[in-house]
Amino acid sequence: QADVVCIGETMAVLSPPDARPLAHQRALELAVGGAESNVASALVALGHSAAWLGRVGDDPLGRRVLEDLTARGVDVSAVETDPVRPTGVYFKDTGPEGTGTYYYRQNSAAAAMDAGLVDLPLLHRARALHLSGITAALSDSCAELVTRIISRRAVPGPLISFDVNHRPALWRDRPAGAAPALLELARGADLVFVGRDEAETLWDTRTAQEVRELLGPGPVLVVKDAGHGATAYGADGEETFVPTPAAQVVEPVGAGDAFAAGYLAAFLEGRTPANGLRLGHLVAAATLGTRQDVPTVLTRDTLDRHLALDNAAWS
Ligand code: KDG
Repeated sequence: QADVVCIGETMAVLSPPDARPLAHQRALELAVGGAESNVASALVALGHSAAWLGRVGDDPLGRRVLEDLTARGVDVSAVETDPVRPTGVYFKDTGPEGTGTYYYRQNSAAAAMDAGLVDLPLLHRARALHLSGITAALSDSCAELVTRIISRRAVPGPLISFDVNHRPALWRDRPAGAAPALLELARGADLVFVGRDEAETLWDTRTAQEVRELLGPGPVLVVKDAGHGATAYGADGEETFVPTPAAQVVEPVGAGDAFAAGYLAAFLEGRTPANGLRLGHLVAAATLGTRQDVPTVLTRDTLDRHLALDNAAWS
């Protein structure tokens, strides 16, 4: 049984092998990515057991998703295969403003996820469920699934972790709009991750403190401010800030998921918020340094040494 079940869509990812733009490429690299399964993969790399729950198509890309996640040690035993709908795909493009993402996922197998999934025993036995705002934007039935789990607590017991993950491209044809929907979900979760700039775009909040006030005292909240640092607000209202350590940035996709996995791992291990934020930063740095969406080798010994540093030696 997995400690953490991460629920969402996982896609085939096609990326340019070098810095030239997508439109000028002749061959692309094929990999596998999706916010929630990225979290599951990093949790496993950190020594936790994690499952990914989603749907794939009955096609070679769906098989590739299952193979890659299995190879990473993620439990995919509850994943459904859709006989008709395809596995979603996304492309990365390298441009002057960083990495762009282009989705080909409308009517994908994962977009047909629905609230029936809440009955799966895998979910009820987990210590934590991790979801993101991406799923809320995929389809009506996906939105219903996320609302049932987070706002209506259809799976009582596990801690509910939620990464806001605002993806504007997915909300364009969602009538409710991202801001109220994502706010309601964030307010209903137990542990929330959001970027400071992401919150500003959505809710017009300027500071981590303003996000905290908007969400209220319910959830433990982590506000990430990219190159600056991250702030955690505990259930008791205690505020902890940890600066971002210097890191080489090759490609940022997946760094937020890595951060969430690091924080969640520390949380499940009963560590302090400061250590949660440090582990988040370290796993994020490991992802920033690679073109892949998941961190490469993480050794717990090295990470634990960083957690043991005193504040002056950190960053
Ligand atoms: O956080 C990284 C994700 O954005 C990437 O893996 C693709 O899941 C993805 C999405 O929906 O944007």
